[in-house]
Amino acid sequence: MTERFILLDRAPDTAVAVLRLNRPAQLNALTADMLVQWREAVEAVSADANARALVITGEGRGFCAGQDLADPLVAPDPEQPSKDIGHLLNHYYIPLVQALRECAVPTVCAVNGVAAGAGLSLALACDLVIASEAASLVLGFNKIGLIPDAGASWLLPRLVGRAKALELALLGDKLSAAEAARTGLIARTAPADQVLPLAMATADRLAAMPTRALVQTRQLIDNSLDSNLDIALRAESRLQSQLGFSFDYAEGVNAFQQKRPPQFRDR
Ligand code: LHQ
Repeated sequence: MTERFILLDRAPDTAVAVLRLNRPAQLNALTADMLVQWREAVEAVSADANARALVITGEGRGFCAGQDLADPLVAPDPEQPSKDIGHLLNHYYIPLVQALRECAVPTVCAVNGVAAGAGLSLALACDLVIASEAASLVLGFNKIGLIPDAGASWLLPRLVGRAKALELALLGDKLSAAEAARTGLIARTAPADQVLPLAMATADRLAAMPTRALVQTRQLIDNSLDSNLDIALRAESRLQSQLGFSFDYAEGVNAFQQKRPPQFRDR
């Protein structure tokens, strides 16, 4: 039987799915099987009509130490010096990053412990990142002769600007969670024992909101960074025009006028 490197749960009475990376002895370092299971779990949440938010966290003391460097797919091999590690990116990492960025519900990453290499890239691909005050964040690709991957080279300058992105990527120093929040790399920090409860509470809030509008907001913000005001204005208008016909828009306005909490249901 295939080992379960990813655990996915959604209690029947809640709209929040929880995905846990489950190789704690290796600080949840990523193998090809694990990357496939992670992508399939995100796609399952996207396809689950009753899920309205996704929390991602790690089992054990780490969040994710990035690629498992002992995996034969990447471990340098004197017998086979021309091994192409790009294969792993093309077939495993890229589809996962895309599944996260296109997830049909908002994603909250609870960084419970160290996030390194592609583990950090994947955390940053989530919509809201909340890290434990005890967690450190490190790119570390430079230490093994590689460039930031799994989206990090694109995400970093957009999150923290060129100067800080280059400092983090070229020096590869560990960043405390507090410093990461100060520089805008992540949204928030919380005491170690409060990270998951805060992520769950945040996901509960998101799950009660108009999901389709939230996901389209993510899309607009991502696209805006490679766009200009004119294109952004037209994209806003196109999406707003569609949302104007949605159940959630009518529900939101009616609830406001009737002074009651809205019951959103679009996905
Ligand atoms: C690990 C790992 C690990 C295996 C800790 N692998 N076992 C994409 C595609 C293609 C090619 C390559 O890369 C990529 C993307 C990438 O992600 S590249 C970057 C890969 N990650 C790293 O370089 C990080 C390596 N790990 C570390 O620097 C440290 O372990 C960190 C800073 C994450 C944590 O340090 P500590 O808290 O001191 O823990 P530790 O080093 O003692 O690790 C605990 C165990 O986890 C240990 O095993 P052991 O059997 O000795 O207890 C480590 O060997 C294992 N582990 N990271 N990436």
